[in-house]
Amino acid sequence: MKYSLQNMFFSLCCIIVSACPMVSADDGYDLWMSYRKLDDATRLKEYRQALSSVVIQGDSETLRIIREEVKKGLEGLLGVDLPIHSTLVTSKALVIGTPKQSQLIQELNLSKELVTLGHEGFLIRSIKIKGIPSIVITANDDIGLLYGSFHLLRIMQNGQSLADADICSSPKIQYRLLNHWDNMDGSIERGYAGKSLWKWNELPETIDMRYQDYARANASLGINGTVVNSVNANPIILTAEYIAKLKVLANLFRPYGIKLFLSIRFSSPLRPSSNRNSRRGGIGILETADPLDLDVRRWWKDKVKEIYQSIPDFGGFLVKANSEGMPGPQDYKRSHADGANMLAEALAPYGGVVMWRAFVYDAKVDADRAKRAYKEFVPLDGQFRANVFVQPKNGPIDFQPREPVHPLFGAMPKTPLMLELQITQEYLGHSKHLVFLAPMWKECLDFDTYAKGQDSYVCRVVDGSLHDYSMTGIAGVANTGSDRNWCGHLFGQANWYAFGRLAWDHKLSSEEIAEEWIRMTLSRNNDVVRTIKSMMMGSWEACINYMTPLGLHHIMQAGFHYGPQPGYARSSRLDWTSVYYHRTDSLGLGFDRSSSGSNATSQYFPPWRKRFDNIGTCPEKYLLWFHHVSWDQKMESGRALWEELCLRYYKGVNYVKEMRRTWASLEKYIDEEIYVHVQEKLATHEKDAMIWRDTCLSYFQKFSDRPIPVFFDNSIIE
Ligand code: GCV
Repeated sequence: MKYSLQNMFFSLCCIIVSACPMVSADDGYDLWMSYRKLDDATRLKEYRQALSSVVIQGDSETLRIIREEVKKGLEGLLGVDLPIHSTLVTSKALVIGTPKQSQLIQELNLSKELVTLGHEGFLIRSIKIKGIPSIVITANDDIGLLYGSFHLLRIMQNGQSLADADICSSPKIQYRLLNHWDNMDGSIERGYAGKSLWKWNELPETIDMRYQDYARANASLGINGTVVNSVNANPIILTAEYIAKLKVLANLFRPYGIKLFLSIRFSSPLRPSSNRNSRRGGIGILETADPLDLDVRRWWKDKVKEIYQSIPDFGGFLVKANSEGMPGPQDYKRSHADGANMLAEALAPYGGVVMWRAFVYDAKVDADRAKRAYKEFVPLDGQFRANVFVQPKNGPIDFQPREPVHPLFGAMPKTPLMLELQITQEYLGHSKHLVFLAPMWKECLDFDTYAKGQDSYVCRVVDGSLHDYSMTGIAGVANTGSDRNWCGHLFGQANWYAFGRLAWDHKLSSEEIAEEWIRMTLSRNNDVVRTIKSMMMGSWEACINYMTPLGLHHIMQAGFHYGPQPGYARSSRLDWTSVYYHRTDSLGLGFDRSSSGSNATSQYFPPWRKRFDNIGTCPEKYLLWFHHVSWDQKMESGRALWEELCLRYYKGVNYVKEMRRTWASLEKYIDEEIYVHVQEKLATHEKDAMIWRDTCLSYFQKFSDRPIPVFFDNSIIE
């Protein structure tokens, strides 16, 4: 852990010398787009000179949005009035347009560069137009101009020079989606920021202002699709009444480059179920939802046609099937491929896709939950239609604080895999804990699967370059809600931001992303930025330490998934209990997934298969995931497992205490409302992290029968 008391003192001394106190009120609604006036006089002068006029050529809904955004952004950042022109004036200008709609851009002859940018990419270049030094934003399509405009504003918010600007950027992944787990009654499954954004009872007549602000925020990151309802889908979403409501949302999202997608219930063609609580009923009149039944196929084709009549650019369906009580093709003895292909066939004529989730864990498939999805899906590789994604979560269990990568990545070369990440912090402290998730996602994306030898990174599976996938996608389970600040915790915004930025460019580092977000949201003071970034960067590892260190997993409160409940042993399913996962006994701790246990290690490619399998070579961060380890096993530090475990729990809590102290020292430099909000969150965070530590250690101690080392209590542990 790099974040230490010494660093902190150093940073704070710098802050005291150089920072100007902050005065304003911010409720977090504006996210990373508050466009506060720049205070670096040199940059301000440079920008004001370089952008003394703005020319935007062309006409469309997206261009109207660009005009508004650029005006708002530049006027905020530069503190000047900036009229937008449609022809070149004689001063230095920002010129925005596509060659199709802008004469000025056409004359620049940038076709060679534009060819590489595709539909969404953009070019920002410092260039002379008719002898006048200008900054140009161009693209093949208007949506590229919008992304380019947001990028320019980001560069300026980060105080980077525009003097020699020459930026070519296009997304590495084609489908970049938010998945909302929003229910039709306004609640959100695993949502911790209020109610759903979608006010179904008001739509289609009343349009909440937030729909547009939501679209704008996503477009600022390049997120280009949204699945608006939960994967535990209610079939009413497919009724004519709801399609009319969805049409309004789709129309609103369209100019922001965002396509609307739906989660569907596989049994939708069935009659409504008599049991209201069942996840199995439908909205149709059929007696079966068998994917090979001709009437069922016709039902889906008709439904898809009806949707496209209202929403011509509808994106497609996300499906949770034969998982956690949701119906699916296996109810009719058909395969996941049969189910997905039936929907894909209906969507194909319109360009829609199916995202078929791999989150399945039928206990009949294998005694070890971690092995089940792989065993079900790998044999189906090559059987899916071209417009089907299979969508696995990052790890094989369920969004735990840390999991090894899902073994499906690399193992389905013929099936595009869409990576599902979770932005909402279901298992990482809800909206109460400050946990920056970019390092977790980077650990997954940068993991080398070795599927085709060295350099077979997960990011290369996801961006399609490893297996030459014909389509590519990434999804993030949203953390947004009706709370004024969108995400419940102000720092939750950083995770929404990080997801979007990584979806566009997975090569960005967590540090870069954190720094951008801080400068755009909280402060541009270098020392404040460094201090907050340092806090954020270690926050995930700290959370792992006070919750589930060394590869522990799924020991949280049953159902609620917030606090600890390592002793949870009784449930309708063994794999919903905690004891199933930690397997503590008097000898040691951990789930033996090695070849002498469940043999889940065999699902990974060599050399991981061997490395994970051997207790001596398995990375410590996954040790208790793959092995049942003796309490006295010597760890890398030289300590015994028991002592190391105690140390990790204390270390995690101490980090949170340190974050709280650090935040307190920033009071003068952060907007008051935000300061108080985060301060209160950190107080809860610290209290609950201590509960995690104390509950888990006293539980495990009953088995280890060893003392908890006392010297840890009041010390800062590096
Ligand atoms: C949407 C976990 C969560 C469920 C979620 C499920 C899924 O089990 O606890 O709330 O359901 O994952 O991803 O389908």
